[in-house]
Amino acid sequence: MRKYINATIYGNPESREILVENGRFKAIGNDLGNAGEVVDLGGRLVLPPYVDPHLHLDYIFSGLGEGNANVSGTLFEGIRRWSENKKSLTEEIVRERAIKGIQKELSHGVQFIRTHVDITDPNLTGMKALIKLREELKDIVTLQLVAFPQEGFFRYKGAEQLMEKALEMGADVAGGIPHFEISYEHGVESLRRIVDLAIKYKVMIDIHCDENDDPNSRFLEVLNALVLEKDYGSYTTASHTCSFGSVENSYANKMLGLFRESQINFISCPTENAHLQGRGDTYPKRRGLTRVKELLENGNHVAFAQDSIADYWYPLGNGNMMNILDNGIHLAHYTHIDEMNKAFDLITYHGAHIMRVSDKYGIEAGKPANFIVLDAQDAYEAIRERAEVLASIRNGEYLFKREPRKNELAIEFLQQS
Ligand code: 17E
Ligand code: FE2
Repeated sequence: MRKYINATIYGNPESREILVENGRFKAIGNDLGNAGEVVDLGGRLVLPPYVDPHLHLDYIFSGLGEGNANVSGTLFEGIRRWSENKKSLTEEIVRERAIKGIQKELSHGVQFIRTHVDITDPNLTGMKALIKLREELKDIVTLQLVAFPQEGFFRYKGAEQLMEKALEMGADVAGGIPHFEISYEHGVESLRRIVDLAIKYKVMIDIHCDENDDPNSRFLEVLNALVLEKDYGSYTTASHTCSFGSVENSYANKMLGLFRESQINFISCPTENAHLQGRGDTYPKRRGLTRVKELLENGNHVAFAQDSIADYWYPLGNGNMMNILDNGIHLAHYTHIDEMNKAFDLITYHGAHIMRVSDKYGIEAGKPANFIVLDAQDAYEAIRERAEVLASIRNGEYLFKREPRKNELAIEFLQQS
């Protein structure tokens, strides 16, 4: 039995102690009695692990190397370059890339990852490699795999059959990319079929949806209508939805009412889309962000995600969700103190809700003892200081533990904290 004392638990200000036994939380509260081992957290902030609900583990580091840069900085050039590169893909390459990416994410306190996996590949190389890793690594990270038709459900010949095969192999989520199909009608029909496939295989849905600046790109409206009718909204996520940041207020307000009815979820990738979007603008230049604040106020779950680590779409990224949160709250104007006090929801609880792992997620008695410790005394300080993750604990065991950074300034006067 191990007891953590002097903890500041996110969302539970009354409790200061956490008791862990046999890999689970035994009790959360105060004066919890004796334990074999006592860890004094010194008032530091304790959160459930970070969740990165939108990543492309099969693409990681593909964009490194001479001649590989995406010159226009657009989505379309990224897809074209990937399409050429992926012809030489092997299971070993995907495995290596994914492991590197997972290591990076884990080292920043992530324990839950939803990754899209390109299935527009006759051999389903990425899916095969990642299904193996999902099982091998399940004790240290929860991986969810999206069968994602990167080159189009109709635009890539045979994608429909490949998607079905990937779902039969055990993909957790059905993906799509309607704004990349050859016409609006093809995009709509792709959504119809993907929703039907998801229902047939009893999996969730996560669509790359309107990842552009075009206010007339209305696949979000179509996706929402389809899942509203089938009562499948809470199993469904619209990722990116950048164009929803460009539509008229009157249209947005109408749609918000419909999103409230469907309870559809949203994922925004603030660094990725700040980079990719607005490329056709002169000035003012758009930020590529969906209406994060309004969707949250509307009662929909919104999570932030990394999306890329040094691939053809985005040259940066290191799995540090604090960086994503910092960028996201700036771009979304989610910076009132009351908003920042709950902003960690966007990289913890909301992602867990979207991945539908909430029954095993959170700092509550009986749940697996998964949590992280930040080098800050409360949520606001953690965000302002972009606090480091000092420890990540999974099933009661440390994935890592590090010492708090010391003030190393040489001048004595500056050595006060
Ligand atoms: N593929 C896509 O369609 N959009 C993205 N942002 C990435 C891959 C990273
Ligand atoms: Fe993506």
